Amino acid sequence: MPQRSVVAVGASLLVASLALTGCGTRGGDDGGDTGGGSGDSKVAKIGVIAPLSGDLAALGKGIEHSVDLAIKQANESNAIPGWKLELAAEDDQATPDVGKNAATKLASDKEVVGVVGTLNSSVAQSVQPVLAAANITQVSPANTNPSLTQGADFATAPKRAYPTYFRTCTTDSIQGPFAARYLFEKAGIKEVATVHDKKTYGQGLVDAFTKEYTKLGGKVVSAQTINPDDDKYDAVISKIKPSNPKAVYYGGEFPQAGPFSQQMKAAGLNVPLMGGDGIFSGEYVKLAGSTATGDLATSVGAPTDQLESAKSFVSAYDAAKYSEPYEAYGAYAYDAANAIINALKTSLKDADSAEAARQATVQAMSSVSFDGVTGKVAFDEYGDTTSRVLTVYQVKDGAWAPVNTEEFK
Ligand code: ABU
Repeated sequence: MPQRSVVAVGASLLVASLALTGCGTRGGDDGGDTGGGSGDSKVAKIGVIAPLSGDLAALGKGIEHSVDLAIKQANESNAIPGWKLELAAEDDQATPDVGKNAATKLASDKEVVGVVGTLNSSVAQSVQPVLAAANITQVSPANTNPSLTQGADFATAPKRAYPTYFRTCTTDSIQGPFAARYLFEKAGIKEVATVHDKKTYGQGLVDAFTKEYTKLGGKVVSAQTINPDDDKYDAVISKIKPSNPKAVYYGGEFPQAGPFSQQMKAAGLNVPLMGGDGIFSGEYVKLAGSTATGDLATSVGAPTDQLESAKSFVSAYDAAKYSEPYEAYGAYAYDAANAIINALKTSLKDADSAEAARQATVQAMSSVSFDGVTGKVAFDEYGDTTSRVLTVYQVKDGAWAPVNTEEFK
């Protein structure tokens, strides 16, 4: 047998043997549609854990597509030579137990090195320990409850909760007071009712809002809760109405807040409903209907479609023709994925496998610092974003319109 053939046969056997041992090396064209990749390359996966079905799917799909876009672009530019990135998306159904199972599944996949998610703070509480035990970096674009980074005593004795957890959005320790200052100082509303859905995010946001609002001299004339499984709120609205609030501050998400707004107006409580980023969705406006005009929401960062730094993201997202819009957290998910990709440039460089690079990826995250589409992307000692910019939006002509963007001081 000529020498060249011996080499060729040997190479074929080596490839077959590597495939059989599942070493994570694949040809450049067999990894689905996540783009790019040239020649043989090892595979590292970035997971997504978000609600991809159900009431909150509008937000979750925007997160999934934005991570997909970041991965495709990284592959196309060969951002990590020798490696191909793949997306591994899991539906958490906005439910803690389902999220925990999704995290367990991703942690058992040796090719997973990082995860973008979750959307819900309550789901994050069950996902964090699973990913932490496997040394998998988690970056949330949407969780705003402060305890996730700074622990249960975040207000008095902050302590990093998990070394593996980071977020690109700001927290409700900032969002609540930001809303309180807007309502009291800029809108001149001195008496409100509060309502929350008893979930980690909703309750925490109302607590943070109330603390600042009352400190400013505002009065909470009624404090109520709803059950997130309900869709009729007449009993709660009847309790609020006699207290004559000038606005209702709502802690929770749009699937309940939209109908709540519609029902309170129908019951004659014609005051604005204000909520946090959990109601900042086009779906809120659809659910709340025509009487939503004047309702308010805060959300993290500046409006994506007005940011010079986000123009390339918006046009690439549009060009990719995803079936759902990027929504409230798309740009933050894109920055979260790119934060992980930046860390992988260091951790995968000399790694034999994705699994072997997990710990190094966590370590590399603390040095991540780049100009993202939402602004500077970097993390403090708790894993929180260093950005403190928020925006107040108001429903005008059937859509959310920005009215005030500021850095919180
Ligand atoms: N940040 C709003 C919705 C998600 C959450 O934190 O639960």
